Amino acid sequence: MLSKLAHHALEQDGLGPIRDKVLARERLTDAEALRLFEAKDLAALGALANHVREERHGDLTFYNRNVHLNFTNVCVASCKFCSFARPDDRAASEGYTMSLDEAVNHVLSKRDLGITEVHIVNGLHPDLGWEFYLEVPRRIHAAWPELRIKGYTAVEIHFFAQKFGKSYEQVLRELQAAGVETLPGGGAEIFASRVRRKLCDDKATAEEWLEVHRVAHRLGMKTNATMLYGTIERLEERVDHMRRLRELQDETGGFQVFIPLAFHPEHNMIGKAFPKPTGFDGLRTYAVARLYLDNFDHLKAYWVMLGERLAQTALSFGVDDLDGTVIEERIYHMAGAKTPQALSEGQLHRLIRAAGRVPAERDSLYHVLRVHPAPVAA
Ligand code: V47
Repeated sequence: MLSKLAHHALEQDGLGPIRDKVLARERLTDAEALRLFEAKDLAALGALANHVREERHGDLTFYNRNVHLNFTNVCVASCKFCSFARPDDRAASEGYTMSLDEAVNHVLSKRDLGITEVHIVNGLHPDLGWEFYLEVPRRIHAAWPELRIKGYTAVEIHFFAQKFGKSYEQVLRELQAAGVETLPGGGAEIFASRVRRKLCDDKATAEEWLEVHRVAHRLGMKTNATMLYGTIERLEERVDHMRRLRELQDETGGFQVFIPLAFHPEHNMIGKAFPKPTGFDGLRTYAVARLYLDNFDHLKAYWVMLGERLAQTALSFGVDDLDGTVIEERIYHMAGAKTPQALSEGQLHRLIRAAGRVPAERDSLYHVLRVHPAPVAA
């Protein structure tokens, strides 16, 4: 329930009408989302987002036990915010491409860790063949059928379609047959063409990204959606980004979760011009997303890039998902993330419980595997 104090503070901030719409479960307009971005009272904005979060999920806070596989960082695209990609495989340029055995063993070697999902994201390699992209999930799936495979962003799917002369549907059907079940949300960045032209003009456009997800949803795949914030985008462009996602979600219902990703400035072309977004900006972005994206069930704070402390705080600003144990993440650590390479389940429980929430381990499709209420004191 929204406290009297928050009720009053929102009134004082001129947000009374928006508050009342949220409480009446009415959809917010783009102008209202923009107005929320300008809220001065962050705590009151967070309380409103938290109200919606608790209506949907109570205190449950989701996480999973996952491992990341980034089998190559060699990439033909030149996204200016990226610290992970390299132009070729030479060790001197820190490019790498795992062999098929290395990629598969990277995952299978984690068998004893209780992991339920592998998350696969890579650079757009100029020379790897289609069979390689299929064989990685196929072999993982054959050796470890219970492991859920979340694999390849829409940008990679678009790249495969172009490179191998296939439709999105063909690519996705072949990946499904190889064991890929869901798609990660990467590559969305900011949809506005002004931003894409300047930051990433040589990969899938916004329309192509959305179309890949539309087709995946039609084929019964659940997918995720991200938004990279904190570079050249205007607040209107963040709202525009979320509007396009909300529209596609109205059409298909196939998105599981929205994941704002804070820009990490180290070792990339624009890092000197744009520092890491502030904590205030991160928290208001989560709160606005929770309030505006009324048709998304889940909102994820990816602790790897936010840092554990801010991710934990975000649990009071609309967030209900902390991603997972994330073993061996590379994309953010190459961009300067100082967070650990992985968190144990116990560490995740501690963060969640200390925020007054209840940890719930989920699978890739957000089915609850186990709820972990606080241990009863002796
Ligand atoms: O598409 C790259 C972003 C994404 C930087 O679906 C950067 O559960 C900030 O897809 N600063 C890849 N962001 C990561 C991704 C992801 C991550 C966590 C969870 C899920 C999910 C998906 O990372 C890229 C790009 O938007 N990115 N470089 C950077 N320097």
